[in-house]
Amino acid sequence: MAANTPNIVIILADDLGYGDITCYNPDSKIPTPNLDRLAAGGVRATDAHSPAAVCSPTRYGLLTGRYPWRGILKQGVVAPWGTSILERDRLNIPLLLRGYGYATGCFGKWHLGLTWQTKDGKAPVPVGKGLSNVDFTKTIKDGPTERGFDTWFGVDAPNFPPYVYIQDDKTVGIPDTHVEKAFQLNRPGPSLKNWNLERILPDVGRKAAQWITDQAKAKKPYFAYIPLPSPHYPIVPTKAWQGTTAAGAYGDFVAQTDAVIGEILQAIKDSGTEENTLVIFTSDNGPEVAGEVKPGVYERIGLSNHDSRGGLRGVKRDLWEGGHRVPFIAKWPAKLPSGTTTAETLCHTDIFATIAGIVGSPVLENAGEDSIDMVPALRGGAGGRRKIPTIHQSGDGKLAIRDGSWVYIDHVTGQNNGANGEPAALRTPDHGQPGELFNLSKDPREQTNLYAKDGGRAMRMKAQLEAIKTAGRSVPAQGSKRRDIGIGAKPIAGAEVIIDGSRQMLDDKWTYWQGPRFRSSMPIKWPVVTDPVDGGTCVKTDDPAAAGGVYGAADIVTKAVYRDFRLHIEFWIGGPGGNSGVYLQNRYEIQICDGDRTSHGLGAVINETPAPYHMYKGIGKWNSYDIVFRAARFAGGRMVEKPITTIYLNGQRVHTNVRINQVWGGPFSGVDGGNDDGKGITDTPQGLKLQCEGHDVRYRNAWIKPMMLSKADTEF
Ligand SMILES: [Ca+2]
Ligand SMILES: [Ca+2]
Repeated sequence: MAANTPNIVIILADDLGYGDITCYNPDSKIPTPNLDRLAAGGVRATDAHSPAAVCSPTRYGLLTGRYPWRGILKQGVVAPWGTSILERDRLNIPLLLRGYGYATGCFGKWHLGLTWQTKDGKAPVPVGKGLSNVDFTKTIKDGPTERGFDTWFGVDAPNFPPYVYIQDDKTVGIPDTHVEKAFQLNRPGPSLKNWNLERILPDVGRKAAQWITDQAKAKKPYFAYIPLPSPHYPIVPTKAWQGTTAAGAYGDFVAQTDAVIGEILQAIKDSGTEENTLVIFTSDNGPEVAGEVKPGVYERIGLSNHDSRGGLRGVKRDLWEGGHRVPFIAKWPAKLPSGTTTAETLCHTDIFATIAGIVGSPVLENAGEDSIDMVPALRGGAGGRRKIPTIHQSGDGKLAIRDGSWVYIDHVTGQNNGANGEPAALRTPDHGQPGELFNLSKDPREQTNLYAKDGGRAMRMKAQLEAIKTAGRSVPAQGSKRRDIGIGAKPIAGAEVIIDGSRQMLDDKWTYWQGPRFRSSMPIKWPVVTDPVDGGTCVKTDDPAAAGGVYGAADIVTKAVYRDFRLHIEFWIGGPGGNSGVYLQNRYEIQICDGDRTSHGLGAVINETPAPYHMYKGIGKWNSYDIVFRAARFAGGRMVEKPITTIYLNGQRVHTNVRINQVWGGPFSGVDGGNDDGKGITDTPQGLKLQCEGHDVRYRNAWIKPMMLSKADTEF
């Protein structure tokens, strides 16, 4: 059951308005030929929304499929030096795609928070004179590379310190110069000497394009998330772009943004992967109006007759449409129509379920709570309508609900920009009611507040909003349709049950692995104990010989031996640590170890992949592995193909056809222990081994089916 794994590229502009690009606004004063061409080759959505009208919450919603106000950040954005709002143990798009074998790269502005290590162990100094207490020689924690991305190049935010590039989890050079607050740099802080703001956009584009080129060569599906720093301020078009448009420096910067996007699209084309690559282009919120951008949206209308709002009401931070209705173009030559538009309501939170649907992943509990597959809408025709309301969020965390053509703003006004906001001349007379209600099909510019006239509808929509808030999700967890994977999975045809919680089966089908450190003695000492969650019985890794964590002293192994196989096994960890493990073919450990998130941690293909710890349910809960393993192949006594495996943890695919390069456990670990310092792989079928180190780890419902996989493919 091979997944459909197109390449996926998400390009997220920053503060680009609905009316900034020509294919959305024929009166735009900014040429955007590359985006117009993208739209001509794909689907252009006219009613797409960012989940919030500011940066950080939109990014959260896009990557998780969950409304940002359900998380820890209830309003505003992550402050300079602020910590991550993207939960470590939540499934997100890169983590999901990594499970399906994708290379994952992030290029550009993160702005979801990072953990900076400091010289004094205190929190980073956010403002003030002099340099911060951050130790830039140390790694940065909780960034993209700890949230599912293999690599990151970019900046936290171009207008926030530190003014320096970050590659993966380190700054590129030490920012050892202090800069003051200035126009376009609205926070003082450490900077690289001669930091050049103009370079950020082109450098990000170049790095993204190069990475795409490299991944295409490596023949791995790729996911590139490219949150561009532009046209957010600093408004810094390079010299070649200055004065090229009739919309001032802002227009020039948008035009350059279009050109950088063109370079990325060209790299996709040149790599030969265009046909089966889904490109999504959108913006994280409406156009900027605040003091750092001069002239702002409203001033530009007067100065250049360019309306970044595209005639909508409101700007960045506002709950009116201009705050969050954004350009949205999806192009995927292999699967989507070209040159069409859709008027269905879409939200960035829908990207999660869309991608999950494409690769065939279920949307499980605690993931994608506000996400529905948008492919039907993008394809057009019946069935594409968003069947659930969409929630909008303002800069200060106020909410609005959109249902069909109606929008109810649960706020005195849709306005969140204070003195910088809507000029008095544009204001409607009914400004200042307890809420605002508009019928967008008749009043797309939100000029007539129907709150007083249709209070019943307003109250019903408010109740609907409250219900969505309380429910914790706006779409039910779709769940897995597969009954052969995850907790409680029944043995498939041809599988043999090897742990049913009975003493007899333990004694019949298992024995001790008598390796170099074996200390126990038959019969097996592991006890059969009560299942602490569901009643019944299970098997506990508890043997006096292994007390204190003696490695290899009392591990058990199946009497039957296997080459290729499919395995289901459920495990429960009783306390912190709890080191055990499943050794595939008595060689390759898949850890069962609470607290270990490293590449030898829980669920990792040991030392070959990161740990998919986000899918682990934690202490005191049952977890499950479903694994297909294909043994190494030998010809004439020499290994010609390495072992590979595909693994699900708790019903979610976490590894696809991962190649195992060596036996990692060392000389005391398995059948090949004496070969090549413990690294060597031999052509000897072996049993399934379970590790015992004197911890309270329990097993139940394990079954295994021998297989014969002719091709090097373990997907299932
Ligand atoms: Ca933004
Ligand atoms: Ca272990």
